[in-house]
Amino acid sequence: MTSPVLYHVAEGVATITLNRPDSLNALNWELMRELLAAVERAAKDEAVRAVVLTGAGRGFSAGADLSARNSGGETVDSGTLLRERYHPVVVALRQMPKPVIMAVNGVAAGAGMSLALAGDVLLAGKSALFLQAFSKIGLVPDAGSTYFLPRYVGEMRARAMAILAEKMDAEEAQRIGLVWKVYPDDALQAEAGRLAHHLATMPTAAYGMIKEALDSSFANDLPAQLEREATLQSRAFRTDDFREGVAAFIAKRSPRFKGC
Ligand code: T3D
Repeated sequence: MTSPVLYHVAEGVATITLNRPDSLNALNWELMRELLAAVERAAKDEAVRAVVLTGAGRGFSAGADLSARNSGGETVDSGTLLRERYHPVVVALRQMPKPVIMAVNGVAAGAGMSLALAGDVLLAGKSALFLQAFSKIGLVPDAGSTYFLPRYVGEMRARAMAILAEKMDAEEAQRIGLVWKVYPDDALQAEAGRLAHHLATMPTAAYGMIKEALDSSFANDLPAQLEREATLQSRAFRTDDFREGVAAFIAKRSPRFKGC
């Protein structure tokens, strides 16, 4: 049987591919279990210094697999499903101590869009679409959408996206701050790979700390966040990469970062 998640490591980059293209990579129980295993594997592997998450076929992910719901065979309560299968993935992506690039190659709907928002750098193909599909089927945005969306695009837009559930194209998503860069569809994977390989040569430990600093930003007042920055900077100060970065700058040469 084909695996619903592909995992490939090359030159410091782990590429994780959602692999149920016939259903636009709809998220079923098995896919989410394998996705968590892949994300945890990438986090632990010291040889991996950047991660790309993308979808096979013409979509990124159409969100939760609704076919199991329709057949009556899926009786697990949605809240239970979220807590057991989705939340660990979203948290593991956010806590990944290295950069995560989301290469959104087509539609990202429902929890598929939530997953895309959980990355650090969101790249999109020109034909990518973003859809808070939840309310169309009588559900509430989940898997982090109500956390990420207001923070990224502001509350008014987040409310309209959640309530209207209209498809948003990649250029509009970039304009409102959901997407970092948009590429022609046939260039997206190469561009994501190029960026990931570049990041894999950079100061990985500092990236992990940057993520930590930004993740605490909205929960802190200014003094607390200044203290958080100082604590993290103490850690960064003690890395080999900081010494190398300064030495390379003074010597006017390119740095050779080890990631620690
Ligand atoms: O209880 C819980 O599960 C809680 C968790 C909830 C989290 C959620 O994500 S809720 C939101 C679930 N997602 C949706 O409601 C989106 C449903 N899909 C769509 O609205 C459309 O498919 C898209 C807008 C995403 C794409 O439209 P389009 O026209 O490009 O493609 P399509 O023809 O609709 O879909 C292609 C195939 O994928 C099709 O199968 P077929 O007819 O070729 O055999 C379609 O049925 C299948 N597919 C698409 N989305 C899903 C799906 N199969 C299962 N689950 C899906 N979500």
